[in-house]
Amino acid sequence: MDNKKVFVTQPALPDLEDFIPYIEEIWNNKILTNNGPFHQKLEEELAKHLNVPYVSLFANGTLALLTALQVLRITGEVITTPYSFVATSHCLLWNQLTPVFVDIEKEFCNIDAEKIEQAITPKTSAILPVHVYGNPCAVERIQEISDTYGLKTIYDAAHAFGVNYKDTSILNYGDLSILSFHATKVFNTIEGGAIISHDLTTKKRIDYLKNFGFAGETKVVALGINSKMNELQAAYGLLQLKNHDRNIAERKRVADTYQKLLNGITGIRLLTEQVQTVGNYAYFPIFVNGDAYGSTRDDLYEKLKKHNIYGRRYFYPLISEFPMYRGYDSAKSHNLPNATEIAEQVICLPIYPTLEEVEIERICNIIK
Ligand code: T4K
Repeated sequence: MDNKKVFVTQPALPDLEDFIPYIEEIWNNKILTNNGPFHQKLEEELAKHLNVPYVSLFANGTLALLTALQVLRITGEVITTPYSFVATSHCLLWNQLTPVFVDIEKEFCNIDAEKIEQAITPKTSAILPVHVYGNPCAVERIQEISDTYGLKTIYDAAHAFGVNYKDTSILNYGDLSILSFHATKVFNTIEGGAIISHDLTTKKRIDYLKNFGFAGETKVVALGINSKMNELQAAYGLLQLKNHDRNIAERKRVADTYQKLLNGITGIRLLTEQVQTVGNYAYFPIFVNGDAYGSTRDDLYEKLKKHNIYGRRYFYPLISEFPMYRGYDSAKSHNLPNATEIAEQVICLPIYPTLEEVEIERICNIIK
């Protein structure tokens, strides 16, 4: 009865026959990469769809973030969150930057904006917050701090594709935002990512940096890297975009059913909807308070696995607990009490467009 394996996510795939004309076009014109026609078209279509000024496509979200830090010439210390996928901080170390971890708030699991100021030193040059699970950070407060101290803000918006806050894209906040289009994300190009920028000069610099620093056939203006998206992925992205609204509606259906069935269970906390926000239902985290629930998060996690339900503990362990980070003063758990507690409680339940009601009910019954 329980045989069907249910994973935390499953990419929504377009119909195969719909993809064939795109492949034929690529085969015919023989442009496979390097800012080809599908690449240009996807940048345009995404800018329209997301309602942002400029999109620069990347091979993945990690390279987008790595490059974003170069674009703004970030130096010294960068204030960030320990409660994220490890790529967030890895990009700092790859840029020889020092991560300074600040605790999260417990309501939405984002960096606690009220704790940022006390982490600023003369070496701080930027803030790198994450819109965790697609829920917006305290963007106005973070902007105020950035303005006051002359810092740059780069949002890791890997989870926040299509999220709107106060009638505009959440990607319009901060100096730059990065997106991930990995297969596990709400919008995917198999692997992929993007930097969102707000003026043409910055967009040009991003595009030089992702193509070895070339600004013309023979001119190299920066220590660039190769992080371009290829034509097959860009074409696949254009096709995905056509199905995107339907996919989000299906994700909402799943989230609504979970909300209805899991509401009110002692010891299980769900996230509330953020005010003035249109979300994307990218993740469905629950937080298990072991004492109140009667068994630990890990017991529930293992029990679900025994029933072939493969949730994930995003984000456990905290980034600050990994060997390359735990030596930093800011990584000590007494500095990060909320993040430490939340990382011990979280399970992200399966959520994706084709998840059937019967499976959701099965998952909720196990939890109940
Ligand atoms: N910043 C943040 C905040 C991020 O969350 C991420 C990535 C990044 C930056 C970096 O962006 P990218 O460089 O990845 O573009 C996954 C993803 O690999 C990663 O992209 C994502 N965050 C992270 C939160 O989750 P894993 O190791 O948990 O993925 P994996 O392979 O275990 O997949 C989870 C489940 O999804 C599998 O059990 C089955 C299903 N699945 C997965 C893939 C890849 C499929 O059904 N089909 C697939 O093709 O990291």
